[in-house]
Amino acid sequence: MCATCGCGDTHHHHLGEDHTHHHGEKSIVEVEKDILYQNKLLAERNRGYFDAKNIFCINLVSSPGSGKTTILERTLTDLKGEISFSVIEGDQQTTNDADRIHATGTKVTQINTGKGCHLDAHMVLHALQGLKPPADSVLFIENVGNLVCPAMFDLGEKERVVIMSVTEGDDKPLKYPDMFHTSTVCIINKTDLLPYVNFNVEKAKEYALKVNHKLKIFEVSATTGHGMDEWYSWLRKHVQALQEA
Ligand SMILES: Nc1nc2c(ncn2[C@@H]2O[C@H](COP(=O)(O)OP(=O)(O)OP(=O)(O)O)[C@@H](O)[C@H]2O)c(=O)[nH]1
Ligand SMILES: [Mg+2]
Repeated sequence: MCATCGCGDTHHHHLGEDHTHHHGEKSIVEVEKDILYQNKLLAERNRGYFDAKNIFCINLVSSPGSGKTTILERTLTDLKGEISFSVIEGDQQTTNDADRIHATGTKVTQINTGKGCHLDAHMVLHALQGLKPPADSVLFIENVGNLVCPAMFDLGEKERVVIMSVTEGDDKPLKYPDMFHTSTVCIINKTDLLPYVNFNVEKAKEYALKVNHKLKIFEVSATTGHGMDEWYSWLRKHVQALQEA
């Protein structure tokens, strides 16, 4: 059992020590601090790897079904001629999303977390050893669909993109502030459904910026493609900046 978020015992084996043995000696807060400290060290190791190979790493986080994979499919298909991509897919079970990414012709590897409700830096380190993303490329990590626990786990990414869809309600940034606070970009997806749902885009943006005034916000529909060009421009600008650095 993981004391950090209670998401099961599937990931204690990669923390360097079996912290479950210490529950009798350490308080839950201490165990949680240890887990997050170990994760931070490994995240820095991942970051060093990305810096050395000039890899622009983006961690995609959202509640289940807001459109992470659909946004990825469209982005990879539209930009594959100009940017080199690879993808790490995180899910509790199945290779469904990895199969969808593979169908776009992109290099992809799947992490199944079992009962675990988030990816951690060690899982990503392990996936990188198999994936071997090329230098001067963009690496997307699709996190497990969950608006809570992934907020705590730095994976070594350069940018964290939180996706909210208009079917979820415009109050999500206020209810799940950690995810919006730790992200650098927010994509509001499924705008094609706005005529049918009770979602106020201006309020959603106001709430998101209240939690994190630095958030860069995009409004898109991954199915119609509306608004995707602004997201692509942002991506191109950052890839270019990295290559010129
Ligand atoms: N109408 C509409 N549907 C969308 C849009 N983007 C995604 N969907 C649909 O929403 C559902 C979930 O999309 P996914 O891309 O699988 O969502 P996800 O965030 O990757 O889901 P998990 O990996 O399970 O967390 C699918 O049925 C998509 O077709 C959109 O912009 N508009
Ligand atoms: Mg997905």
